[in-house]
Amino acid sequence: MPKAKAVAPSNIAIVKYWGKRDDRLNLPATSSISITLSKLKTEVSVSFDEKIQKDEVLVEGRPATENAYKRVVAFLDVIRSKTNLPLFARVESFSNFPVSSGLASSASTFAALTLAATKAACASFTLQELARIARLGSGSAPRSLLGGAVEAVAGVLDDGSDFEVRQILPQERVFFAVVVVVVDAKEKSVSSRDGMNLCKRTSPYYERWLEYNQGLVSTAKSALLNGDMQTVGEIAEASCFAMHACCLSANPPLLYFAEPTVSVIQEVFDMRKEGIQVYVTIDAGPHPVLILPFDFVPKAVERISNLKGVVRVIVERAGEGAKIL
Ligand code: 2P0
Repeated sequence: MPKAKAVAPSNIAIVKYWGKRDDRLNLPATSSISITLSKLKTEVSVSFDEKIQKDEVLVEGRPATENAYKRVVAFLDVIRSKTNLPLFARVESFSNFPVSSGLASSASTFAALTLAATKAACASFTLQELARIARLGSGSAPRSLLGGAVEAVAGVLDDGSDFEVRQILPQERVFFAVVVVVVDAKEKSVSSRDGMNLCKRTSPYYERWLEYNQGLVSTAKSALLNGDMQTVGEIAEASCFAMHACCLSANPPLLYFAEPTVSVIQEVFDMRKEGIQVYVTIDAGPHPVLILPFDFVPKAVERISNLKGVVRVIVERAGEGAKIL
């Protein structure tokens, strides 16, 4: 019974991925840049088993929801076709952060699943082949294969064969902290996938958003390489707020922020006016993420922890990429 286990970290995008140029291949419309985190992780074990008649998927020890199950089975079908393995699999995933809290888990899950499933199938792929496989599960997953600051290069070819992941900085050279602020809010009601589709179909700003976001990539890379905190922070906010502006301009409008999200944004702006160099980014959910020099972490954490609706503050830094256990 071929079996393997892998672990992958979550990542937070500084230049966001929000939009696909090909739905079937799950190809991103723009490149994106993220920081691989050190603490928030998902462990996935995969065993292909000739004795089972269908795939079995457990998340945190319980059967996956119908949507999650279908997504994992579709991904396993890719692995089976690429490795010529005609067996069903038992997949188990555990995250060390509350999946139900709305913190992104698809990146860490599909990065770990890619490594575990290909290993269990006894197949060996290059990093870029693994990145293209992981992308089929979740567009943000390839970035979690590498540590530090990572670019997912969208590429231009129709078949996606020039999609790549590249490390911009190894984890020890990432010069800022990442603070995940968990706020009191209901689970997100519109998935990233559906949200991206809605924006593409209905937002008058969608094309402009893509053009603007792609334009941020090279400046962000230079700023990361030059240790330029201000530019990294400003670009993170620019990409985040342009993405959310695109969401708000969709029909029906897509609002991912909750009340405490707005309080945290306001507090970040206030802190900056007082000389505390802190920036904020928010994914397709209510939880803000701060980006700031290590020296400012204690002060910023104290200020943010006191806000109404903030339930947990996780101080993070850049970490290593996914690996087989
Ligand atoms: C990002 N997000 O760059 C952006 C910012 C959410 C907001 O990547 O459809 O769950 O599975 O490819 O990977 C979330 O997108 O979407 C995401 P699919 P995924 O991190």
